[in-house]
Amino acid sequence: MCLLCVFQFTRVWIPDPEDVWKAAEIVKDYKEGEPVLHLQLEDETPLEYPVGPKSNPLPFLRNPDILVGENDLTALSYLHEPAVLHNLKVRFLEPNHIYTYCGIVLVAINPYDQLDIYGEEVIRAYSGQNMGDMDPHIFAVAEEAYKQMARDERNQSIIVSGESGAGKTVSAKYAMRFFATVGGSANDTNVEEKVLASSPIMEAIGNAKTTRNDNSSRFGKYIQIGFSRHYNIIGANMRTYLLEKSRVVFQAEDERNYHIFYQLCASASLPEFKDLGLTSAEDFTFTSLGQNIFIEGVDDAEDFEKTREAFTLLGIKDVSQSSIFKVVASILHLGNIEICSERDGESCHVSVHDVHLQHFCRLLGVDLPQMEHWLCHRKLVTASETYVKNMSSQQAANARDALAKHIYARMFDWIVEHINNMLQTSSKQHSFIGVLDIYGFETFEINSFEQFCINYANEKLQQQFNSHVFKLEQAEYIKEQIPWTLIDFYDNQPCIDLIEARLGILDLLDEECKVPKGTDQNWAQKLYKQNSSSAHFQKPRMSNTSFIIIHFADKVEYQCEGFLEKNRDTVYEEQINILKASQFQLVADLFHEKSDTAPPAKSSRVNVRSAKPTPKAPNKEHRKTVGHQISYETRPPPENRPQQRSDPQQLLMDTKHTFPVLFPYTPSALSLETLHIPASLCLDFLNRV
Ligand SMILES: Nc1ncnc2c1ncn2[C@@H]1O[C@H](COP(=O)(O)OP(=O)(O)O)[C@@H](O)[C@H]1O
Ligand SMILES: *[C@@H]1O[C@H](CO)[C@@H](O)[C@H](O)[C@H]1NC(C)=O
Ligand SMILES: *[C@@H]1O[C@H](CO)[C@@H](O)[C@H](O)[C@H]1NC(C)=O
Ligand SMILES: *[C@@H]1O[C@H](CO)[C@@H](O)[C@H](O)[C@H]1NC(C)=O
Ligand SMILES: *[C@@H]1O[C@H](CO)[C@@H](O)[C@H](O)[C@H]1NC(C)=O
Ligand SMILES: *[C@@H]1O[C@H](CO)[C@@H](O)[C@H](O)[C@H]1NC(C)=O
Ligand SMILES: CC(=O)N[C@H]1CO[C@H](CO)[C@@H](O)[C@@H]1O
Ligand SMILES: [Mg+2]
Repeated sequence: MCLLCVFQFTRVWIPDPEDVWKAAEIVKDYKEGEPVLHLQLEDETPLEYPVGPKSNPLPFLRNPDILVGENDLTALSYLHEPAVLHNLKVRFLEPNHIYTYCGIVLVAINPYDQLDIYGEEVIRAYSGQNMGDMDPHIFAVAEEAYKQMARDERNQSIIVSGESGAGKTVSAKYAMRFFATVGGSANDTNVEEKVLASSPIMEAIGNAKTTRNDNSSRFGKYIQIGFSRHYNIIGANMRTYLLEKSRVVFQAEDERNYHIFYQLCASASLPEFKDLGLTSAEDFTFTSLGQNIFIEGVDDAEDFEKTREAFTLLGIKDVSQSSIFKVVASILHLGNIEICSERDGESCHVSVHDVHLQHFCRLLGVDLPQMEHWLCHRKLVTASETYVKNMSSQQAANARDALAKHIYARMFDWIVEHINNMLQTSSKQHSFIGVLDIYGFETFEINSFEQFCINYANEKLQQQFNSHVFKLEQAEYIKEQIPWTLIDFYDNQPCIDLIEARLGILDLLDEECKVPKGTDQNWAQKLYKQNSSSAHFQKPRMSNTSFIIIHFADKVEYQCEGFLEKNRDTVYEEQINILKASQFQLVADLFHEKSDTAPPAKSSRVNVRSAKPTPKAPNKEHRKTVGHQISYETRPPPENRPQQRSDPQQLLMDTKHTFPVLFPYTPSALSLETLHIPASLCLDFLNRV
């Protein structure tokens, strides 16, 4: 046997700039050291393919035809990028085969098409079956989680991951629907319907149109569905992470603010909303910056009815609902308040006759003259005295935007809290299944602080994945002395260090925020100075106000502009105090609660900080949590969604996102128990301090 020989008729994959990978066949035996490989493409074109020890390795081998289309990638003889792509593609081209296993991982390709594979009869068909006996399906993963919870008495978590638009939220919803159906409550409490009703609400207040996804989740969520001793659903609990607040006051071209704003504007003429003072979303700054208030195929007024029905189903009272809508409307009015610059350029004013100021104050039940004053002034406290300072119109506009974001975020938290109250159970929860739907990796034309946070979170999630599935697995094999080869997985710790280590990106950002005259520019220069230590950092050649991070999934260029402002997120105490004094209980409550634990100082800093992970040795005695499933997804080939992607390489790139490492084996069920996911994925690494 000759390891470095390949023989005639051997079939290979060669890289191709157009098709990404092209199939070819070797037409002449090749021996080590020869400079070319004689190939023939499928259309019979001959090709001399240069090979060399350094630059041009021998091409990847193709799998025998009989294996192609396997429903588990780990069954392939050769598992590499072209093999994975080809196999997924072959399956995807068959009707309804959007799912493929890769060991314990379910890979889904977004079909962007309503498939008839999610009906109740399909749920029934998967219920009680073994994962391996059925076609790969999200229901099979859900069934496996349910079974392991019931049979093995172990709490479970399903992690849905993938880039924006991959179909994570849709998958999470199907998983929840599965649990609601197979774990329907034994009596008529319909708690499972309430659990499902949380989705439209969360989508209305937390989803928005981006250029990648008309229904993009702009927050992360982890829902734990609680089960009784008889494995019926008895309640649920939801945690949310890092709502993208900046969207409330700014949207890039062709993007929208949160759906709820448009839903409410579209329903403004209903009698019960007359006093909100709303008109078309086109008339409000905060809903019109993206230049297009419509989404094709979406009727905002109709969706609003669904949102209200869901609120009602959850048991949120009409008065509370109407308060929520008042808060939503007030934010739109706040954005339209005209801040007039004074001639000196150092100060500004707002007219007491500004109709939007009037609406804002009326809707929130707050004092108008106070608001008018504190929109344009701020208090400065020094050691010896307190005095009032004018704000320039720019400062006042920034402060107003910060206030708008703050109001929205408090309302969002309030709603989550109330949904949780409504889903709470009085009876004892025996076990749970958690579903984590985190925002996917993102790269846009212009990437800012939000993308930085999202991608940082994904970097950490990826690390969890790597370390649990690979490091622990390898350790287990070594300990058990099972013979196997140590695989070389991509460790993204260096990239995480770049972001969170001492003098890393976050550290420097926090430092710059403390410097009185700190600027985004200066921060960028400091970043460049520190760069040399990391292979994951680059300064773009053409810019000195942006930086590049080489993430596990992709290279992303971030614009520094706005990072300091967003990291500081200054909300002025005087404005908050006015809201706290609202004559409406709900509004006052919104701003009181958290202030007890962390008083909003003159600048309530909301920073993304890293908590150092506390590495715990896997301890068999304390495997208290989870066996778990992981579902990873890719996007479809571009022809399925022409307006979204035009780059034929996209599927390749996407599988790079999804397959940064490959599985040469299927991990045993046993070793999966070492995955303590809920604890680590309470995403403690993203703390707000
Ligand atoms: N299984 C599926 N079947 C049909 N369409 C899907 C499926 N998954 C996703 N989609 C489509 O893709 C869009 C984006 O999916 P979504 O779950 O919102 O992505 P993500 O949460 O990953 O950003 C959905 O609005 C839907 O139109
Ligand atoms: C119905 O379920 C709820 C929650 O599990 C429980 O508190 C209640 O006692 C049940 N009622 C009946 C009639 O079984
Ligand atoms: C987004 O989700 C909501 C709630 O499920 C749905 O009503 C709406 O049609 C979706 N929008 C798009 C653009 O898919
Ligand atoms: C603040 O602005 C007002 C109106 O422009 C001006 O009269 C006043 O002198 C300013 N105060 C300070 C401290 O600059
Ligand atoms: C599962 O979680 C519940 C809390 O929901 C807890 O009481 C129970 O002990 C956990 N079970 C295991 C096996 O860890
Ligand atoms: C950044 O680049 C611009 C031109 O691209 C230049 O005018 C400016 O001086 C540079 N700033 C620094 C701090 O290097
Ligand atoms: C690793 C790396 O990116 N190093 C760069 C750091 O910045 C200096 C000066 O801009 C470059 O010369 C290095 O190549
Ligand atoms: Mg989503």
